[in-house]
Amino acid sequence: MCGIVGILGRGEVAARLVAGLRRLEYRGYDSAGICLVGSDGFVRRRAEGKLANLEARLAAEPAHGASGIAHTRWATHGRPSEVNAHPHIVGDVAVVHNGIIENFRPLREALEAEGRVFTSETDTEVIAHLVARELERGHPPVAAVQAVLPQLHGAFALALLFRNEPDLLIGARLGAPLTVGFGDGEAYLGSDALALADLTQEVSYLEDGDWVILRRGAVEIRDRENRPVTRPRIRSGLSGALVEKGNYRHFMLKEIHEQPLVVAQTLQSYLKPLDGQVALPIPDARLENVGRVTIVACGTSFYAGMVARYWLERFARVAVDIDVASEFRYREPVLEPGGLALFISQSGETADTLAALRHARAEGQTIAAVVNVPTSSMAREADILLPTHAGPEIGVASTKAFTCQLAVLAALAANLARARGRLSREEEREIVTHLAEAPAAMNAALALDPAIAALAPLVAPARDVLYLGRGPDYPMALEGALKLKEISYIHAEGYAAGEMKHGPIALIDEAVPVIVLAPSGPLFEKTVSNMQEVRARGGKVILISDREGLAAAGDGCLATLEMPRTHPLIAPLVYAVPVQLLAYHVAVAKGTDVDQPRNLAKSVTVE
Ligand code: HGA
Repeated sequence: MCGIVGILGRGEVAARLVAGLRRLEYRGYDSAGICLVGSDGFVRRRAEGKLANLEARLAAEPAHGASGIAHTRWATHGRPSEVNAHPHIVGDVAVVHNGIIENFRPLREALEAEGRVFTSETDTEVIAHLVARELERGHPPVAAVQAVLPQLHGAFALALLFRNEPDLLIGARLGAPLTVGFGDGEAYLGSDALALADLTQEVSYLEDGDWVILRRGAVEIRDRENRPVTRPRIRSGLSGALVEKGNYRHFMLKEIHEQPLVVAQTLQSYLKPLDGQVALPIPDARLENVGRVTIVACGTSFYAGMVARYWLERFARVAVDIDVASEFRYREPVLEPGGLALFISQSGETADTLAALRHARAEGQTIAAVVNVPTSSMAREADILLPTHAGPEIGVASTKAFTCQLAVLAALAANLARARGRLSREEEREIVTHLAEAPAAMNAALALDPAIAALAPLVAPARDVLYLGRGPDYPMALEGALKLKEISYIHAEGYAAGEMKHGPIALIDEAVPVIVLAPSGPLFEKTVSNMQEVRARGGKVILISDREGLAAAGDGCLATLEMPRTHPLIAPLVYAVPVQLLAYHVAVAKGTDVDQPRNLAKSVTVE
């Protein structure tokens, strides 16, 4: 989601602020701005659209100052425009904000009743007015912020700069991440450690309710009760190079190709291949009485959860319930004591999923989190942390984080099965062997890139596309459709293949490509029957299967893609590759912005 950078520097900071925003660009945004405080007070530059527009503005009208805040905005309140772009300045304070101030309307009405004039449509501007009012009442900046924070409901990460105090930067977080960075005579704020990667490796992660007073020589963190607290100072170990594309044209392509490596890295911490055992960081005793697993996630992570449901039911014979976080939280789910609630999120900050996690905790569930950011809120709040080791994922459309989630979830299913006495040593060994084969099979799928690119011209002109699959390939069909929607803007739907005849088959005509995911295995024949029903109605089928599958059913298809033969257990990991690459090549053919598709944000930190 939108990004925040703040620097108290020892020289000009405008260029470094913009460089920090670049490292946050991947989160998605629609406008950007910076505000510096220099000898003449505040200097602000804002621009709608990409950072290049802000840079052009800065080139035409340079901004000078050694202290500043910067922001990339993903609009929630008020359209993307220059006046709504942050920072918002009122009187002697400038504010950037990530999140939503839920009570902004009554606050704004009260402020307007006092004669205060608003210049934007944002919720954020109320914060600037509230702090400015305290300053006008004669309170110093720290006291002013302290008085305002309790008035704000909702979620926020904030950075505030003061016209008359160039050695002061104040940050605060509640429900949205914020990181403090320590430099040599400098101090920083950033939405995450990656934003600060080229400035410093020394960081502290603020906890919910914390706020921080930064000066060049000292950093003071306080908790929500205003007590001074220390948060561990750690080395982030991140380098700005992690946010570079290398020789790849897009981050998404780079991340698709990284998958065999990062899936192997992830599996390494969950498998003991030589012993033929899964080894999650949970004693079996903690899992043996789990009677129900409730999975909650959003978007692509939700589809990883749907795949996991098949594995959990099949191997562990445990009841599984799954829902998208935004629905789960508000449908009054019945959660029985002793249940395991499993939350899946790349960032670990997804607002809907985090709210659902807190709800499940309040209902007495054991909380497990599969996240890619081990310092995230979900990681900290979980009883059982199951990190993926995908490394920073920059492309907005998730790829490597997804397959790493699948790897962790497969290991979890096997572990739960063993703990519940449902898996013999031999069966466990077999699962471990197949999982360990996944990276090589994914590599073989990546080698099909030219053949997948050749399919793109068949899909790119379509207005609608259908994806079909059965069993674990059904969520993969949903994921295939989501990927197409996200980056190529083609309307695509995924269906359980058997569900076609109950309605969607009415959509079939020659202009709607139907992509069928059908690895050979127990459900192959049933999927192929559904495919034939489509073909009998003039549908144009692209069949993705292995040699055996294509020999049995490939004739008469518009096109086929021959995949490596895989064990059904790892098929979702391997079939993720063509699903992702096809969306990628279609997007490139259509000329869309692959890494930052319109309207999307990377980690969705607003509900
Ligand atoms: N609500 C604010 C900030 C939006 C945000 O956090 N985006 O990620 C606005 O609409 O400006």
